[in-house]
Amino acid sequence: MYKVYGDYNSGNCYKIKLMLNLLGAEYQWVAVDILNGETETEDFLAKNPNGKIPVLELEDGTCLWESTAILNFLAEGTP
Ligand SMILES: N[C@@H](CCC(=O)N[C@@H](CS)C(=O)NCC(=O)O)C(=O)O
Repeated sequence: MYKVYGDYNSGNCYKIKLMLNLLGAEYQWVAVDILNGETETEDFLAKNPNGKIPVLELEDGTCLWESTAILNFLAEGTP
């Protein structure tokens, strides 16, 4: 199952949620609070060295960032 690190107040994160819902894909949403510095922790920076959300984590632990790149990855091969 995918894991999405994001914030519901972010349009960049909403795009990922919308795409996953349109595809009917299963995912776990992990809320990240930017204002509390949660994108600046060592653990988060290991997922995205740019320190930004959204991040899409694949089952094998690979992390993708940049919302448009994530959208392209998810849309690949779908109608
Ligand atoms: N170009 C990036 C922009 C990502 C971005 O700016 N994310 C914001 C939230 S919408 C963020 O994580 N800001 C935290 C920070 O810059 O410290 C994308 O499309 O994913």
